[in-house]
Amino acid sequence: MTDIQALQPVALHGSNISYFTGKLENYFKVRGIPYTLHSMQLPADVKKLEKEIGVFQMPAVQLGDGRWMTDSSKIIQWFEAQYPHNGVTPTDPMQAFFCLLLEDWADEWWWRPAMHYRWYYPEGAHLQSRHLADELMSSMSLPRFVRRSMLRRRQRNGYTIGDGMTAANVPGVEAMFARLLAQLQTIFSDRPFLFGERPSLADIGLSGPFFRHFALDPVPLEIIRQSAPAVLEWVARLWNTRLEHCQGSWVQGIPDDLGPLLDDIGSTYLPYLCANADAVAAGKKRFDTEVGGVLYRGARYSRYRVWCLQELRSHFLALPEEPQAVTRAVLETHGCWEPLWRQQTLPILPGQEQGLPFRADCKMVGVNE
Ligand SMILES: N[C@@H](CCC(=O)N[C@@H](CS)C(=O)NCC(=O)O)C(=O)O
Repeated sequence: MTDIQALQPVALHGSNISYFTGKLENYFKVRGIPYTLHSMQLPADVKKLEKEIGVFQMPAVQLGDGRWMTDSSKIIQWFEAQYPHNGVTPTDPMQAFFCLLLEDWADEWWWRPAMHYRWYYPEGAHLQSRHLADELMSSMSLPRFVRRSMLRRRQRNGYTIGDGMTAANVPGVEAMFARLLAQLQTIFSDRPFLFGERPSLADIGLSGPFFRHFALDPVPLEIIRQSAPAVLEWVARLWNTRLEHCQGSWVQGIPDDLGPLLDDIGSTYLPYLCANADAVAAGKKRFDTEVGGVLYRGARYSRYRVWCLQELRSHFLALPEEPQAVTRAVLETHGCWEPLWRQQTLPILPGQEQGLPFRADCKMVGVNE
């Protein structure tokens, strides 16, 4: 076990309104790992990060010994291995697997709705383009209104209208968000965290879309306030919980109220991952797919998400025999098993993402591709 001091100072580079930076901040807070947050600066940090970690993305962590890290999921796994005592991973292997599944779904599936709410509505786009133009782009010798309009265009072309959002599917995507809120309202009215009285990796994963997006951007925040106040409480509770002082225990097994979340993973996220893998295999950079009754036209391909699907398979295969059988039964009940294994071989590049958390091969979504 590494002494927590040995890795200090931990510098977290990103933005204070970024999805994955916010996720990692929640992790560091909950684990009591001291860090300082540094706002990345454009364009200077693009080349620097490409050199240090292989791609430009946030967050990036620099350890006290000078090493750079990337990818919130792999960074968390690395810290958990360094500091296993009082961690965010449940001791029950089946629960640990479902934490990884929920984390991945929170990371990858809720990204598009989060981007939608921020950049589609003028209230969000106005507020956050100003914030990011000042936070990340102040060294650019361009008037602020130009920086803001560059940002809005980039984010919309990269992540909303450029990633499968159309006028026609806005109601479907927003209905999916409303369903998520109803499901979470039920859960957090019953207990403080997804797996009981202490925060797990699944809560940390879900803090990605919620902490710096849904519970911050004006339009989704108002929806949460009105329809799911227990979710707002959970966002603040997670931020204010320190595992070292947490006496709470895990629930037994997979609580029934997580079932609807797993049903949605089986009917939306995993089929989307399959469609993405098909597109990558076929060399298509854009693809159309209908999942959960919502049609996404011109979604961007993502090599990273092919690797995510492979990671989920690897986590399952790493389970000991008995929990593996129980886990499989739960996956089958919720329609997750078939799409998890639908493709026989996945179009992964040789050695893809094997350097994580110190080096990435692919960005999650290539906005410029
Ligand atoms: N898998 C990465 C994803 C990081 C990521 O995509 N972060 C976003 C911002 S929250 C980003 O930097 N995107 C790059 C871009 O927009 O060019 C992680 O978990 O850290």
